[in-house]
Amino acid sequence: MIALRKLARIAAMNAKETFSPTVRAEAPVAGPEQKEVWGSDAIAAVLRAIDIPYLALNPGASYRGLHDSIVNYLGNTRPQMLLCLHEESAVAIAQGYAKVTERMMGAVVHSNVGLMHASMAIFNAWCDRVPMLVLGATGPWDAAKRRPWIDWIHTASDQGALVRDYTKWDNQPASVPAAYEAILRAAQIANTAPRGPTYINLDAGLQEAKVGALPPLPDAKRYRPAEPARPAASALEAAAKLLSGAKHPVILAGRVSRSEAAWKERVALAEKLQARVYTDIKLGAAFPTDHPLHAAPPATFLPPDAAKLLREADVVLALDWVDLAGVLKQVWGAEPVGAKVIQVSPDAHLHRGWSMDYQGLPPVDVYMMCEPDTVVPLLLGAVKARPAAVAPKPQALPSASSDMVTIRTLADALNAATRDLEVCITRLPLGWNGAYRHFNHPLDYIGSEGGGGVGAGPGITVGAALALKGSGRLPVAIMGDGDFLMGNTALWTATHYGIPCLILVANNRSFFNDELHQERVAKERSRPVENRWIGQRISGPDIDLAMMARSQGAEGIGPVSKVAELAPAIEKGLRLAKDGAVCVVDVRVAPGYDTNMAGSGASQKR
Ligand SMILES: Cc1ncc(C[n+]2csc(CCOP(=O)(O)OP(=O)(O)O)c2C)c(N)n1
Ligand SMILES: [Mg+2]
Repeated sequence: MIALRKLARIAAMNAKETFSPTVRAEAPVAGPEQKEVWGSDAIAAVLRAIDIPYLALNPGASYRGLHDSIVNYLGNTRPQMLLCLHEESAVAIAQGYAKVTERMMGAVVHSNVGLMHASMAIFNAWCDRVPMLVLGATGPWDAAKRRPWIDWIHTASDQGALVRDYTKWDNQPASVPAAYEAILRAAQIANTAPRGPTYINLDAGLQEAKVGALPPLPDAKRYRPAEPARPAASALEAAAKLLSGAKHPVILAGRVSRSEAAWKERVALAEKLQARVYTDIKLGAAFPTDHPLHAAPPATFLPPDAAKLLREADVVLALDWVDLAGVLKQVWGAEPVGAKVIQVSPDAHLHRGWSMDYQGLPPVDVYMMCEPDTVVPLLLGAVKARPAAVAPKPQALPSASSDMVTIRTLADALNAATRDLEVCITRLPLGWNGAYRHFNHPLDYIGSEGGGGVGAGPGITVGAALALKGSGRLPVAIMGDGDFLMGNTALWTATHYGIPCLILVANNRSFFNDELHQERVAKERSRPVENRWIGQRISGPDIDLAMMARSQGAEGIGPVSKVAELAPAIEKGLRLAKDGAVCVVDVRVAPGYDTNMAGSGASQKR
């Protein structure tokens, strides 16, 4: 059965390759036949050997050798370059691509300065546990070869230290064979669960050295990641026993794959156990949200009624839930956790000292350091069916007609316009309530940026759109204006390479999340809440977001500020994106959140 599943997974991966046709090419002219190669030619050849499809990049002299090799040695294909206007979007594009395909692509960033620009996005990719190969450069490391001034300011000792605390591994190889090994190892580590970005720093001197004939390329098949870890039989048995005997089992469906087969197995497990299931809006869709067993709309912080319901649980099965300790604390407070806890997560393999994205330490009764996709089918076979016990509960929000444009009216209009359309939601704004739209497929929604870094939305959307191009599933993002404004030049990469997508900007002309924080502080200190907007509002002048889109070759619609204009604008945007355009609709929404973005305390921040 396992072998069959593996075959199915490989078939699905191959299918994914075919559904991502090459984007618009920038084809180089052919040069003369050459017998000798340069260091960076060999490095480019190994990138092809490990099947890197794209390199999202912003150029720089530190890797001019590699740049030349991709263009003139490989002919700018496999990998193909995707020029980006900012390193943050280069990395975010690679993240979005991996979120959809679960495959690694590359991002190339120039010396210390490019890496500094990229660092926020690398942190997001780290927290989101997506595989990614970040390539960079320095030097020449040999000081005698440095050009005056510029090569000196762009050479740093231990450049990898800039991102070491939020990459899985980094290296600065000193020879071509060492670079082969470094790239193979970086790919293997990045693709081993828990997945994450790795960073290889390529000395300019090494790239630009003549190496004669191409050193023999390694057989990449022999350097693949290990098979997924399987649980110990005793742990599986203990978990199955707890679940089979539970009165109120609950499944927390967290970080799981985009596989449709694994989705069906999760549903089958929940149904066999009649377990209530919770999902998390920070993560990609993990369970059908309109299933009677789905307990509460996915949220950033567990809403109080969902927490109350969770307290009935006597056994909790946590499938790589991002913040298990936090949820248990929210439900049981200072009391000992009243349920038995089964933890299925390999995540602790990358927990280290600097970043606390590892979250609190949960109390656990059965611990399997495995991926949920491996454990769920085993549990499905091992648990006893429980009788139906959970009464189906209505999950739809009561309809809310409004004469104001809000995120809710935007959601309603989008839902109506996409009733017969396969869509992948690539981004949601902070004020989105998880009840606004149902998810019924692992690619209906790919989750958030991971690290809470505003500005990731446009790049992630373009990367997801790159992966979805030609699949028949349309990428649609709904994002805050702050998020859009920080990262919007990712649009140009989409228009330049012909990567269709639709972005609906929920434009409240504010960094509104922080207005709410100022209001909380003002109340705490008995100060005027009317001042919450100062230093937060993005108006006077209002920014013409549609024009920003048009200036980059995208379609720009809006501003849309009347309810009656909303449906036609969204329908037009969908039509344009279906016809291959990149389209932005500026929707002027009233400031306001329909969700609990504060967590449980006034001091919570985001
Ligand atoms: C890189 C970064 N800078 C600042 C913040 C703090 N921050 C959190 S939410 C937010 C506002 C985002 O604005 P927008 O996308 O328009 O969403 P809104 O809050 O208006 O709904 C800010 C500035 C952050 N999380 N990340
Ligand atoms: Mg805003």
